[in-house]
Amino acid sequence: MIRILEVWVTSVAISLLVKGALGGYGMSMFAAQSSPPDPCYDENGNPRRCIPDFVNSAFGKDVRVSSTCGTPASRYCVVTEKGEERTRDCHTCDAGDPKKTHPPAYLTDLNNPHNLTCWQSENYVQYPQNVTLTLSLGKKFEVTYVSLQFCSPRPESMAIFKSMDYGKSWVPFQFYSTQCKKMYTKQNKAVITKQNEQEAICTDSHTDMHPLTGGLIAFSTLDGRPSAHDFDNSPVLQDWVTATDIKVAFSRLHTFGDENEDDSELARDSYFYAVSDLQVGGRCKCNGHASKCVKDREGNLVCECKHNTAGPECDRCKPFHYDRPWQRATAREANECVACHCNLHARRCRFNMELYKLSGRRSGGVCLNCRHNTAGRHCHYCKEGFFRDMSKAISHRRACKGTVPELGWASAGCAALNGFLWEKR
Ligand SMILES: [Ca+2]
Repeated sequence: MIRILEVWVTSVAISLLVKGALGGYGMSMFAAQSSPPDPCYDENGNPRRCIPDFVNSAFGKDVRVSSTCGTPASRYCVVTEKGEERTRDCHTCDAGDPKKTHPPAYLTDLNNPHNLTCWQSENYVQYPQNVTLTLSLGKKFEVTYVSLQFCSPRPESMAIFKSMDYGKSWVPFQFYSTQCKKMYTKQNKAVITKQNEQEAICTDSHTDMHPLTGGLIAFSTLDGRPSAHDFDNSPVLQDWVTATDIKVAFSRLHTFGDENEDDSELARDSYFYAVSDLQVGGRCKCNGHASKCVKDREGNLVCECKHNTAGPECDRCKPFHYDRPWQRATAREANECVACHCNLHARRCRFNMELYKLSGRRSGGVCLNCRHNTAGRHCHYCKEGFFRDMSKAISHRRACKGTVPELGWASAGCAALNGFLWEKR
């Protein structure tokens, strides 16, 4: 649903843009076609917030799975119900047979509703054992939803986790269970307030055993979180939706309670997890400073940073652009990084918070290693013993001279005094 909405919004936006180009600008449409406008700058060249496209970042990626059927080939049975009657149709899962295999790749392949491909676990991996699906997104993403479409009945209990450090540590995103307290020591459907917006909740919805196939679980990361409408100004939620990896843990299988009865083998062979589609909807995280992510020379996914920013998530200012602190772009303000003012005499600078505050939060850059005999915070005056050539702009590389100017009695006088003192020593 969210994805459909996003697509819809995008297509409306595109059609409006096309209309604008046709109606308002006429001929300029051809210019726009030859070099597509950079979304990170407006028509006057001023920086503005830009964000990568909304994507299913799981698509085509490898998922590491703790259990998959078919090695060796094994029987599994699909339960169908007709009124009160329950029947079991048995099949073979065989990793060596392309027609009978259910590999993890089927979680993130093209999802064709008319020809579903399902990953499937081994039979009866039951609590306290679990089955985990782990997906690396390759970089930080801002995740809008995580969804799973099931071929088997949905789990009785499952959890979704995220990592922000490439799988070193995990934090829960959401729990689903018919018994939240017992399974996850969480209250069922706890209320999210401004005080606990970064907390995973547990819900007993979407945990019913029915439908026996085709059930969906979709977790929307911002749903029900009070600051969602003011996301730009909520570092807590910006952090909450950020993930480099997603892990789904199936904790407990639903059963009809017949797994310990007479025909337990047949029953157990009909309890497994199977998923036709795992989606992670979101955007490559670039903090509003890039409109796309690209592969770098090492093959890593990185933001194509604009606004004088740098880093995998455009999360810092690029060298020599330290005149004010780095900030995320917002809808109202691009917060681009600004170059230090060094009058072309320095190639390096650093940021000074004290000076920045003193300037009324306008400028905090301090030039380092001023060249061409200049000195000062902006290399804006001549260093001691050198004299300003007023015929040249301060940015000129010969603006400061080491020899005494022929005209200018004050400088000459100073030089004479210097000479006098030198002789006296
Ligand atoms: Ca599939």
